[in-house]
Order: sequence, then structure tokens, then C-alpha cells
Amino acid sequence: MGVIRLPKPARILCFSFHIILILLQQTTAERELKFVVTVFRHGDRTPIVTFPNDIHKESEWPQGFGQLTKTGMQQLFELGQYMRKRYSSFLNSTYNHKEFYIQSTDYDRTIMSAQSFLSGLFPPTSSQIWNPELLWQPIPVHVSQKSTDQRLYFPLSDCPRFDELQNETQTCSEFQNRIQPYMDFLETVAVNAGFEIKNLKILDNFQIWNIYDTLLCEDIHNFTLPVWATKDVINKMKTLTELSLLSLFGIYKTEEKSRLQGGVLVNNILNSIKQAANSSKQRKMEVYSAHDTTIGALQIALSIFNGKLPPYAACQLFELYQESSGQYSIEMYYRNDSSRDPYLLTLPGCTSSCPLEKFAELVSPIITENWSKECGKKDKMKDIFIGFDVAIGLLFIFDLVLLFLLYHYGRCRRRNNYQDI
Ligand code: PT3
Repeated sequence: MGVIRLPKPARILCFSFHIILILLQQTTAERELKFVVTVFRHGDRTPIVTFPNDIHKESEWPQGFGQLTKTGMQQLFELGQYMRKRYSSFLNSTYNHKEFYIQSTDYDRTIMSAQSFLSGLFPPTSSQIWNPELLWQPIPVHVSQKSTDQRLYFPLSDCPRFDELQNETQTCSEFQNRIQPYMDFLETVAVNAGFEIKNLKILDNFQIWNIYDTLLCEDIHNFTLPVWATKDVINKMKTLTELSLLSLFGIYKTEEKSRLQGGVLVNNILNSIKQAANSSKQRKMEVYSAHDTTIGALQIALSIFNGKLPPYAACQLFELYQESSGQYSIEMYYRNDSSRDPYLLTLPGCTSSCPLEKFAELVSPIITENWSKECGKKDKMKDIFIGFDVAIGLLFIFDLVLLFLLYHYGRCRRRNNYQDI
């Protein structure tokens, strides 16, 4: 059988093409996704608080304040579906409790968001279908107690040093420069919303945020807004709310604030990632259902915050890859717009695909070994021990005095007896 011999240039071209193909296959095939951590904000909800002149009452919302709406359920369901597609070749389509873990803060809206997300991520397939008329299966959502929720609800409370930093932020020049141009506006909003002007708490971080948030909820759900809440006013309030979020965790002594706030979550996430890299555990994905402040604290601590309020269902992703060299690297993505691919974020000082050791080294300044101590919290046990020591000491002195008195009393009596004779 005759062999067709190609001309030399064609042979070289063919050979190079083969080499490129092999190299491409190697680089793409050998990089392996190992673990994913996701933190998302709950979906659309009803207002959380009201203000004195609010023309709408809580009773106008079918489930009252602070509850997830149908739009919110849809948003999280869509996010679940997106994650199913994004990780179709990584995460089994059948739910496996060893591979997947989801935790929520202890609020109806975050728990219900987690449940909506799960309906999109794990609709039962084949053997997991238990009711053919209902393509849904129960999946446990772990809830951390409000009182001990040290992981997800921010700002973390009970941290005196952080409270001090908050007060200092309000007077620092950076914050003052940004807020000063809005002073008259803030006063007008305060009056319109029905707050007493002498009580200028409106300047507090959360007050403008709350008024804006309530008006935004009302607007989204087609409630009539008060006449003073024009588009321009709403936009200005939005800018100030963004400033509130930024100044809560940043602007002033950001590194120290991060050690007391977002760094705690960074540390927990990093520990999960390290565990996934170093152990043969089967867990593939951890998901956290939380709040705008959770995403804000996390992103500000990592210096990847875009200055905007995280929208409903906004989602921060951490992906751990094992490169063909065996080295591990982390990639971060932010999904704040469901109509496009998530944004690839880069940790300052690293590449977008950041080697795990380098990542850990870069975030080390925002991680504390002793949160309570840095918060300036008194060690209660230490106080108890000191109290106990003082009590023992006092008892000892009391015993000594008593012995001394008894001794003298005895001597006096003996002396008296002697005189009697
Ligand atoms: O909407 O993401 C959000 C808020 O964090 C909300 O869930 C919340 O808990 N707000 C508390 C403000 C008093």
C-alpha cells in the first residue's frame, strides 16, 4: 500500500498543530477544581424598620417586615440554577451530604433564601425523586444561633474596640470630607422622615441606610413614595448608604477594623479551603446565606469592594484549583448581576489565580488569633478566678484575725483565773 507523503512545510505545520493541541489539552485538562465556598445575600425582602412619617404601615406587607418576598425566592432559585450549570461537571447532580454544606444566619429571610437556592441547585433526579409531582427534596440548612453567630452576621457585636473605631471614624477627616457636602441634605431628609432635628442621629450610619432601604422596598413593590422622595433624593440617599457601608468596615483604620470584622470570616473561609486542600475529605462546596453587611465586611477586608451596596442575591465565590504542578490556587468571583458572567476579582498583591500560600500570606494582617482580646473584652473566667483568689485571701486574713483574737482572749482568761486564786 502506497503512503501519501506530504510536502515538508505541511508536515511541520501538522506536527506543530499536534504539539499545540497536546499542550492545550494538558493545561486545560490537568487543572482541577477542588472546592468552592459561596457567600450570598438573601433575596428581595420587605422593609425591616419604618420611620415616623412613613405613609405605609407594616400591615400593608402580606408577611410583615423583614420577610423574603416571592421576587426574593425567584432570585435565589435562579442563583441555585446558575450554580448547578456552573458546577455541572464538579458537583454531583444528586445531593450528597458529605459533599455539600449550607449554613444560614438565624433570620427567616436568609433561611428561606437558602431553601430557595437549594431548590434550584438540587432538584431531585432519578433515584432521589420521592414524589413525581414535586421536583423538590428536603436538604438541611444549618442555622447558627443569633447569640453565637460569630461567622455570618455583621457587624459582629460585643466588640468594644470596634465600637471605639466606629466613633473615631465619624470624626476622621476622610469621612468628614465625604459627608460635609451632604449636611443640609441630611437635615432635610431627617425633617421629611419625621425625626427631631435636635436628635441628629440621622447622621448615624444606619439611620439614613434604614430610610433609604424602606423607600427602596416600597418603590420595588410599587407602593407610592412620599412626594419629597424624588429620584434625585433617592439617588443621593443611595450614595450616602454606600458611604455608610464603606465607613462601617473601612475608610478609617481599615486593617484593624477588618481584624475585628470581615477578617474573621476570611479566616473561616481560608481554614475551610486549607482543609479541602490538605485532607481527603469529600466536601466539595460550602454555602453561606447571609446579608449585605456580610458581603461588605468580607470584600472590604479583602480590599475587593467596589463601593456599591451588594444587590439582592449578590454572591461572592471562592474556587480552589489544583494546578497541573500540584500547587493549589484560589480564584474569586463576584456575581452581582444575573445577566452576565461573574466578575473575576484579584486580591491586591497577587494574580487573579492566586497561589494558596500567597493568598494566606497576603490576608494574614487581617486575621487575629485572639478576637476577644483585640476587641478589648474582659476575660470573664479571669475575672471569676481573680474574684475567687480575693475571696480566699480575705478568708485567710479573717482566719488569722480570728486566731489572734482567740489566742488573746485565752491568755486574758488564764490571767484572770490566776488572779482569782
Ligand atoms: O438586606 O442584606 C440586608 C440586610 O443586612 C438585612 O438582612 C438586615 O439584617 N438588616 C439589619 C438592619 C437593621
